[in-house]
Amino acid sequence: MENSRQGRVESLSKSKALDKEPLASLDGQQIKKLLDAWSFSQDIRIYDRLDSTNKKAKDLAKEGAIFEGVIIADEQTEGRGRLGRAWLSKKGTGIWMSIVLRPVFSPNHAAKLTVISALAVSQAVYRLTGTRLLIKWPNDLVLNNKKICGILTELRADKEKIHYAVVGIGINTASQEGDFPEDLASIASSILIETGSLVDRKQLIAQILREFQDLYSHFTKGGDFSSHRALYRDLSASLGKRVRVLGPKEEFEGLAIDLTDSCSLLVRKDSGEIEEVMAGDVSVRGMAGYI
Ligand code: BTX
Repeated sequence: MENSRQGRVESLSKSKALDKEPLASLDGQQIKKLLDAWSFSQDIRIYDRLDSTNKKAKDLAKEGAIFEGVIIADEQTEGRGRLGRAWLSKKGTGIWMSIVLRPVFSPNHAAKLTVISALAVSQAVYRLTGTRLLIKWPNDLVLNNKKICGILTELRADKEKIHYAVVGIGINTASQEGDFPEDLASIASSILIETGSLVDRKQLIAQILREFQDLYSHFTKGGDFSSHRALYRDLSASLGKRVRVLGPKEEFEGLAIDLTDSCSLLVRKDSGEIEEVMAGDVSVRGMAGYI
């Protein structure tokens, strides 16, 4: 499970999955060839540059120009994180993609999309490189305590129905040390920096879509989320750690003890009181650094 030295050795030995041309431009046909007939990944649109793949995906979904599909860009000029934060997305250094979905489940389950995506990314990276990315609740994937991937799930929904959902996934695959500005250098990293491996972005995208489809249809068809929750617990970088929860109204510290079925984090305060923290508008910081 641990992602450091052992992971590095494993990943370097799996040279078949590695790509010596990390900055080669992405090609939708090649990605489709790597996939079988997955419903939402039949419509894959790849752009050299976009302001934000989530923005493009939302615009296309709103106009009805895309039903379900995947939007990918080689570069984003205005990549976005949660709460309006910026997401650095330099050309050719990572995967910047958004999945458009029309889930039939209630908006109450929307947080599951972020968890499903995080599991899909972690599984896919593991299958290609042998390295485990762990999940920092609610929407980051980390390796050696550094942020490698962020997920931004956005919805257009009313009380009962999701009209569409856009799941944005940003993964630093090939960024090098100098690519991160000073304020990110201590918290952000890439698969290349941490493992020495140049992962083939086309293969990784295809693998993420495969894993996503499996996890998504397992939930949408059978309604079962228990296996996702179990996997999440195994891959969590947050559970068992002391955290500081920064909400809009209050800040508190405690021990992260579990993930609920609706994907909230349960935090036991020092008073013994258990607080259920929903992902919406909180930040969670580890007490000993970023995680
Ligand atoms: P977040 O709000 O959890 O994280 C944003 C924070 O992460 C920033 O404030 C900054 O500190 C840090 N950060 C910014 N860029 C990077 C980076 N490249 N690597 C590591 N840390 C970084 C996380 O939000 C959700 C990010 C989703 C990004 C995808 S990319 C495709 C799609 N399109 C789009 O505009 N956003 C999503």
